[in-house]
Amino acid sequence: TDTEPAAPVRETAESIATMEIRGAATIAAAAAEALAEQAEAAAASGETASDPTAFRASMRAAGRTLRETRPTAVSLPNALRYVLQRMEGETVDELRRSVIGASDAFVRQLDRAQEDLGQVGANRLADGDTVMTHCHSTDALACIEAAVDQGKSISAVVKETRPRQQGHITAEQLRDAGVPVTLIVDSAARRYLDEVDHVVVGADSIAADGGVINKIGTSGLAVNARERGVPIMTAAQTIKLHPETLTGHTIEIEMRDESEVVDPEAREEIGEIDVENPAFDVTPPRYMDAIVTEHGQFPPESIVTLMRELFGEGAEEPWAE
Ligand code: RUB
Repeated sequence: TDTEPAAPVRETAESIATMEIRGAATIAAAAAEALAEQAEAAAASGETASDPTAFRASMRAAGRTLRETRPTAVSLPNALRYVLQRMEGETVDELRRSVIGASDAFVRQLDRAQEDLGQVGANRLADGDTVMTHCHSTDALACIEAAVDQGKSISAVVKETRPRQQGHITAEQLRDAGVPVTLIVDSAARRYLDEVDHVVVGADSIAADGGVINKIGTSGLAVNARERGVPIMTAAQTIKLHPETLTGHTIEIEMRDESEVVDPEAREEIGEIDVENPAFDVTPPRYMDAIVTEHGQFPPESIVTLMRELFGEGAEEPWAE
């Protein structure tokens, strides 16, 4: 039908679901771009090209398809909300232009926010520091790279991040930035904390109470860092703030396939057991020293003020049928 999302939207959704496109900020940018592609496609052919109501319906359908890919990173619905709430006009051409304009503006803001928070995070790092990372976060990397750009000499201990080893991406990007990298298995983190001055992680979502939802293992790392006396910061632009938590909703933690944890052959050999694969966990605010955003750094407990200011009390779903 005409309201079925265009091919580029279906491809982007598939890439997000299979994690070819991953990481909260990257997912948000891809979703916003996919909406722009939907607007182009819908304005070019079929019923949607001449009927503003059908055009709007096709944009909402595209939003739903993108929304259903992965549940935890709030940057995805926040991106869809940003673009779809700015869709306006009487004619299909006006609607098309408003969507493309909003999509462009969103991606530009995303880039600028990352640059700005990088400066704030970099100020927390000192010349000669060793940082520890978990998973692969473009917001966290922005802080380390900005510190290097400030002329500070930084080295890194990079956790591999089982089961999908996003730490390899972090290791490669830090190496490219001229940062000496030591890659370790996740279980070695506490041992290496003695050599670390600062832990830097990203976020998929931040709850109104200041809880940080990030790659599984972040909460254990935070507790260990506190015990070792090593400061830990979350680098997160404000599209990671989860507006629905203002009204008491909880954030869904994605459960992924067991084949990421144990290959089917080994599984067969072990026999009847359960395997679980949660992709994210919640770090309670008391274990996080600072949330670093494009608006400056915040103690986790005070992030709710910023959340109210930026997202109000509600979280509309402009993609709903
Ligand atoms: C990625 C992850 C990242 C955050 C922040 O998980 O937990 O730390 O998404 O990344 P996954 P960024 O690999 O399962 O998507 O700072 O780039 O938004």
